[in-house]
Amino acid sequence: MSCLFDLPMSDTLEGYMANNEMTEITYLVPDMSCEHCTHAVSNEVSRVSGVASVDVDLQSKTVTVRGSHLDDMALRSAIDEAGYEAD
Ligand SMILES: [Cu+2]
Repeated sequence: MSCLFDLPMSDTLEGYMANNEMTEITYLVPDMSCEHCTHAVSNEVSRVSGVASVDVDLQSKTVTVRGSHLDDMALRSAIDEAGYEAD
């Protein structure tokens, strides 16, 4: 019988890092102007597979998405779905 804890620490950690590599993509969405926009965009974007977190900054009109294996096209269409356009 073997389990995860039988493996040398470094092997498990490397495997873990490789499978869960986090990436970050930032989109400029100029039409976002209020709290409602923030919720609409982050609701849609957070449903895209692989997305771990969505941060909307109304000052800079940016949406920062973090996650693993992020799909740029899927994220853009989610923003579109919410009624906004990503530059
Ligand atoms: Cu709004």
